[in-house]
Amino acid sequence: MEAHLPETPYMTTQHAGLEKEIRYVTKPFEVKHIRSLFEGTDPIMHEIAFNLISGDQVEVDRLTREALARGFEANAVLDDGLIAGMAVVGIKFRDNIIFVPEVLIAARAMKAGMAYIEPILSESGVEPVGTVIMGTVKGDLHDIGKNLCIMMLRGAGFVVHDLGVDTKPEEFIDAVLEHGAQVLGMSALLTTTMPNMGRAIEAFEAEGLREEVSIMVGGAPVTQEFAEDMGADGYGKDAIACVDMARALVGVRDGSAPLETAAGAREASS
Ligand code: B12
Repeated sequence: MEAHLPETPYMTTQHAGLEKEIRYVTKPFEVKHIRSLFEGTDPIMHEIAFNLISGDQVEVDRLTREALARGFEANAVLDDGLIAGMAVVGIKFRDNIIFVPEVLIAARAMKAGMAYIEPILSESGVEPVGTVIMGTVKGDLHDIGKNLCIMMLRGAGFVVHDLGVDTKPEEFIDAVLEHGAQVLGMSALLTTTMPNMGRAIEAFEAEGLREEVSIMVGGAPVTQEFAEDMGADGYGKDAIACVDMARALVGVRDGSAPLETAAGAREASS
């Protein structure tokens, strides 16, 4: 028998399946956040999110194409459909409602949608703004967020070399030297692998190369404070902030970039 569903003070979607999924979210501040992701967005975004949560890559593929064909911006499909759905997956995973295989299936569905989003976000006729090396740090296999950052960076005119996941400090160093990159971006999704960002920065220092490259960091558990503590030059909370930060670090300042990098903050306070 269907459990009696609690009353919610928030706007609900018209999607019965998604509503059922959202009810797995029980912490009040998370309910508020998750509800805000779906509030006022088109039903096709709810459909995309629901199918991503369910791991139906065929439907996510079809719906992403349909949404784009109907004129929705690639960014909107990404944020309001795919990422919103992934936020629910993350909470269900943490709360042991689903496990690694289901998350992998959801990640595969996300990739199916991203296959259409990526070329649109990467499309750009502009001159390269700079060269960026991106990688997920040693011990960490999460790459969805890093890949989103990369596609946004490419879309903003950066040349990006992707080192993939589980990247050792010496691999970051080699890539920076080989490509003469101005910016290095490191991603970490696990609290246990976050310190490897600091270790990579130390490796640059040990080689006398720290001044050669600006280093930005990101990933769900990373904070501005952590970035400053480990000596990074910048932190970005999402792919948009990643692009803004990379632009600031290569000195492209168009008025929209947040110029307060950790390095700037350090200088200002010394
Ligand atoms: C998908 C996923 C997986 C997939 C990864 C698939 C893949 N190809 O990436 C799989 C199933 C493999 C997996 C495995 C594990 N996972 Co996992 N996973 C997730 C999940 C559900 C989603 C992550 C994600 O893709 N988010 C969506 C993207 C878009 O967001 P994002 O990564 O944060 O990226 C954005 C920003 O952070 C920022 N950003 C990211 N990188 C960078 C870099 C720079 C330079 C900048 C500026 C910005 C930036 O921009 C991005 C775009 O907006 C999260 C929960 C969650 N919601 O975060 C757990 C989560 C990260 N996983 C977790 C855990 C524990 C694990 C495992 C240890 C589980 C296990 N017992 O085996 C393993 C670890 C494997 C390993 N060694 O890495 C925990 C981590 C807990 C912690 N505090 O450390 C989380 C938080 C789940 C939870 N709630 O408990 N996982």
